[in-house]
Amino acid sequence: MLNFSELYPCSNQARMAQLLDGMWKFRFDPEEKGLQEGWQHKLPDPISMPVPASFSDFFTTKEERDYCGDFWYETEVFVPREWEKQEVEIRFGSITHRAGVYCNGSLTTTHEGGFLPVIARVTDHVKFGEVNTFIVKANNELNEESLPCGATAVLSDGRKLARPYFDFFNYSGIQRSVWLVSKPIESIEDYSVEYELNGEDAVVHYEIRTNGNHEVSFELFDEEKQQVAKCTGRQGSVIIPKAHLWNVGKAYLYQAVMRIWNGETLIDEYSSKIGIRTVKIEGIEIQINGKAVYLKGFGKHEDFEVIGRGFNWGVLKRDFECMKWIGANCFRTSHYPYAEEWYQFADEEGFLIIDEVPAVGMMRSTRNFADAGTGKFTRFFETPTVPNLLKAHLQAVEEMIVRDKNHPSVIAWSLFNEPETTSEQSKDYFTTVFNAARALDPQKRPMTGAFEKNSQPEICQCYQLCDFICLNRYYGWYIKGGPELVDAREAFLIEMNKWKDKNLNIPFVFTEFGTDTLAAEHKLPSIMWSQEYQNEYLDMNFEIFDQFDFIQGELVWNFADFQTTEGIMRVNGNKKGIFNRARQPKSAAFVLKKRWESLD
Ligand code: GCB
Repeated sequence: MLNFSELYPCSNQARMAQLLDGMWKFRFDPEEKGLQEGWQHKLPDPISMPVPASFSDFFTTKEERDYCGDFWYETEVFVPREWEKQEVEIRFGSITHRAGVYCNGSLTTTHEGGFLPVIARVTDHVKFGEVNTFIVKANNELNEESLPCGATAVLSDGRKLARPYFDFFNYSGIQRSVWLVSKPIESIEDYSVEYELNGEDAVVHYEIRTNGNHEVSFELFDEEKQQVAKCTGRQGSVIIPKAHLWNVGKAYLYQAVMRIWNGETLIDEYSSKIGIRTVKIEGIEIQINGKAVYLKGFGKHEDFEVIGRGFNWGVLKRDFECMKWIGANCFRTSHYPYAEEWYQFADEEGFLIIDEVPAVGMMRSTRNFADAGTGKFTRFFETPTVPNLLKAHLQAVEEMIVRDKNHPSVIAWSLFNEPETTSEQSKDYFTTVFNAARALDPQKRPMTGAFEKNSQPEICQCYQLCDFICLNRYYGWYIKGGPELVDAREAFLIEMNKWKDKNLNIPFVFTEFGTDTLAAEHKLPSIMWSQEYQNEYLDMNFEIFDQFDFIQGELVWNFADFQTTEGIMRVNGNKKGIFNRARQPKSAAFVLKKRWESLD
């Protein structure tokens, strides 16, 4: 069990949360001399750096943009004297990829993994009624023992360079919001809810974890702020007559208010929005509230000009507007859990999320997309580093499920993207991951993973672990593209018939299919990279999807063009976006809009 609370910060009569976003101080540390020189107390000659944001795209030199190694952040915060009898925490939405957090010079926590919260208890280190210094020592190197997987090269001039085994740019930094939190010493650490539907009524089962013994209450309020249920005890069930269900595109959110009491005196309070809905796989259907839903939408990235992977409410708003306009109802958080605000907004908008752990790059032969096709195939799960990788994977799965389990928008967990899945070792590895994940989700949501083309039905050893199967397929792009589209269609059909012959009686969702398309390129007749080709490719894919009843969703790759590592496979980024990087539609957006609106 996690030894800290992942709960999103909130302010109320028992707690205070202060946002620390803004301009921080920053320094690269290529010689790794910071600790020895005492940078944990004060950064010498720092530059300024916005938080939250990736550092890379602010710079005008390649050395800085592509920086790989240690780097430091610093900020100063006044901590009020009134917080003296409280627990104080600093909470980073994420720090990519690993970090140590110092408060007034003392190390308060370390964290591995760049896409989930870093939470440091600093109560014993802060000076109340004074200005305090918070310093972060971070590192963005990639290896095969942590997620996502990659390597770190050293260039002839001594600089380190990230060599991801994936295509998205290795954006790094404090990329999500930072909060200073004060909460009672005895506090609510976690809660979970699960639902049962009974005709028009709903039963809400809840469980609250605190770090003390005092009595706990649980209340629910509807959107008119009317109390609809009240209960005491750490766990229990409440019945909501004529419950408003949270539905796809029609969200309804109740406010859950949890309190710890000492008699009449309030000790702690935490409140959060919840949505009553069920998720179930029933034969070939994905059911929300007992009704089949066909998933329409995207694989996305957290990616935008200038701020890189930095969280920004404006980008989030535009992305949701574009997704609603086009008729989408779902996205996969490829290839890592996103900032929590994405899930909060999806809860509000009635969007469905397949939440993905940062397990990407687990196939050496696709390293930097350059080795692909050269026959350099090594089994990934046979190396001595695998036990450490598994530890990191299990930790990320636990942190993700604990963090996101109460969001109604989250309908499934994706536990990997495109690993090697054909060896006995891969089967053992992922059996451990799936078993661990299944024990963690009180709502027992479906578990899945995204399989690439080598995971063919006759040799894949891991699809059996999934409640529904996600396929990433590029017939007509990486396989038999352009003039060979007709053969791509044949090859695609052959594969899909093999899956059909397995009679698995579970849903399949396409979590990737797409073509690189330059927003300004037109060609008649079409040619690969032109807008016309993207449309023809999509039409071919849709024609195949519509032939198989077990295909229950299509999440096109990608929502928008995004930045990648430089290389011969990408023209300043991955251009498979349906929208360009500025979030303006390519012509394929209109093709998708027409189809998705007609599928309603
Ligand atoms: C994939 C990967 C994704 C890439 C995509 C592509 O299979 O999962 O991260 O961006 O292909 O465009 O090649």
